[in-house]
Amino acid sequence: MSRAAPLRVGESLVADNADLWRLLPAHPFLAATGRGTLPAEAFDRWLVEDHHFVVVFRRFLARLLALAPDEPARDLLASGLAELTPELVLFRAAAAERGLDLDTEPGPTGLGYACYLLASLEDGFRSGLVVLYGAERAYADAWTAVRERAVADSPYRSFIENWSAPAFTDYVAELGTLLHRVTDGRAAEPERRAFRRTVRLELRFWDAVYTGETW
Ligand code: MP5
Repeated sequence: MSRAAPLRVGESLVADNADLWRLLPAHPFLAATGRGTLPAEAFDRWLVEDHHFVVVFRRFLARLLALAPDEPARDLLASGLAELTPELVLFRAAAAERGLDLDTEPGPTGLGYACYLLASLEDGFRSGLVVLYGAERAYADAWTAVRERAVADSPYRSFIENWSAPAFTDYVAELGTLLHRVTDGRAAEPERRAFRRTVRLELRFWDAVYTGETW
């Protein structure tokens, strides 16, 4: 009798967090983005907060790359790092067009999440990679769901495309392959907790920009 192959690590982490995972694409921010009904102020808040996030994310990824155990891992992380400059250019162009000041204080949730990215590196490469995979996989799955129901003339098209295009979803799949390899197919308990914490922070981040969290 044949037995089903064990789940790859990334899939088992997502399956363990199915309760949170299903909330991601259903989040009111993302649902309204797809319908094209998101209030401009909410999108503006996200733009400014996510710009802060990506600025820290780039430093996190550079430090993760420096911890990577081998050349294939470094090749993959360097490819992800290279994408962050055009992404920041996209954020800055959209902010300039919308008259937004990017040089502001991030909110407590965005700041907390960005700090956690950097703190996760204190536990080493595997821990940082789990957090990277959680953040990127959450973004890929959430924006892919938005794309599936997006109205053709959504004003947020370039952002929807950025995280739902094959170039990005293939990168996330490769991160999953790397995670499986470096963990020998099994995430340890602290790594499982780090993944769940990351998904929770993703959801809190959406809440914060949707409701306009302040200090
Ligand atoms: C990402 C992001 C994806 N931009 N913002 C949050 C809150 N989580 C994940 O990172 P990247 O670098 O834009 O692919």
